[in-house]
Amino acid sequence: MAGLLRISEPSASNPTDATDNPNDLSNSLNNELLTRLATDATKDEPSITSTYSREDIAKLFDLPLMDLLLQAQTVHRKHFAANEVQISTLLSIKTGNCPEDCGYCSQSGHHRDTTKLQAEKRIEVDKVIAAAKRAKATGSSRFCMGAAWKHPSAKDMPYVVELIKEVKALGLETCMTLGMLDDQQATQLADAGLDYYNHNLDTSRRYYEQVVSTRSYDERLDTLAHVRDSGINVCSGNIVGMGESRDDRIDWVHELLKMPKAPESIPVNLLVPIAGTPIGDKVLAEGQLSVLEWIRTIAVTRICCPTSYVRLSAGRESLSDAEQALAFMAGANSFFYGDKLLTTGNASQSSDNRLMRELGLTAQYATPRAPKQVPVMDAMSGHQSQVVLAE
Ligand code: SAM
Ligand code: DTB
Ligand code: SF4
Repeated sequence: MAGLLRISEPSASNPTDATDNPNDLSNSLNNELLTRLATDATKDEPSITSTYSREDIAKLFDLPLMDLLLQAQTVHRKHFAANEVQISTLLSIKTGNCPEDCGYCSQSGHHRDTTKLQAEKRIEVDKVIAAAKRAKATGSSRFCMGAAWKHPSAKDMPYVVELIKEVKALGLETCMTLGMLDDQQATQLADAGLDYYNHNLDTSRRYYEQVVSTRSYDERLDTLAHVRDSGINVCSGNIVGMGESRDDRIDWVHELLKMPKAPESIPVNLLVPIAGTPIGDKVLAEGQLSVLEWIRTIAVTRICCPTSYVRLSAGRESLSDAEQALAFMAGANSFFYGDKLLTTGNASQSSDNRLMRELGLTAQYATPRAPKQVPVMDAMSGHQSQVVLAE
């Protein structure tokens, strides 16, 4: 298949005796999968939900790293402009005192005595807009707003709707992450023109109960279904390095493929271990997962979800240029720009500008979702026309 390579195949000039070579079994397994990959990568419309079984995903994780990176970058170039990245800026619009008990999170009210995080009420609309203008001026195409809520209350909805409309009016794409949504709330946000809703599964169904006890995996999936049905683009990712196993990472990828459609945006967070959180303290005491396993997770996600944006999210601040370059090689094509994420630091803007120059990466322009349109009948002519509902 054009552009894709079979790997470790014995050649006439360098024959290998299959019975003597312990690598032969894994090579033949790899080659079978890589051949399928080559076929899948050339499809015009990949069948994102049915292409890879759980066993295939496990085999991808097991590939030699360079083989995995080569395949991931090849798949990436089939579907996206090479060397182009989407850039988002994040703002916490309501910080801390969250009623959920996520074991990694600085914002959980359950850990506030140990994290000592300073909680903040909702930020005023004017301040959010000023931050969005700054984000646009520095080259971001999407502005993501996060709130430490279990779910938005009825009185929060007019506030978030106003934010969506005002930020979109600046020509930016909008993303929100506000906790759980019911179907009516998702529709309200869609009608306001929200482009993306972020709601992470974080890990496998099995490991989820080690991470959070105040909500279930199924509740998470319900919100994602409401978002999908409303027409908003789905953003849903994970956290790598919470003490989960390779099997949990495989199962998380498999969960994405079980969805009716893979998320359009997939943040692959590397745990930022926060002192005072149960998971952060454990990882700080026992040591962090190899960054290469996070890179593997990015590459497998890219291969399995070829048309999704794969986003470098939390954890970049601690990474070297070379580690980040490998993550882009693995098919990541989106990242958060700005000195702060929600409560933790991010790679600095100046180091990101320098890194983009050194890697030859360019920023993608915003393409905000059109406001919702509904067909109406012209009373005079009887012809059907489209009118803008929201904005
Ligand atoms: N409260 C909302 C929710 O949970 O959906 C939105 C905000 S929450 C902070 C957004 C995501 O950030 C989480 O789902 C998690 O994946 C990620 N996150 C939070 N703390 C993190 C940490 N310490 N390291 C890595 N990722 C983290
Ligand atoms: C996501 O998956 N990562 C971003 C975004 N979605 C909202 C958040 C990262 C948060 C990192 C920890 C913090 O800054 O509090
Ligand atoms: Fe709350 Fe979200 Fe943090 Fe969980 S991850 S504690 S839901 S802010």
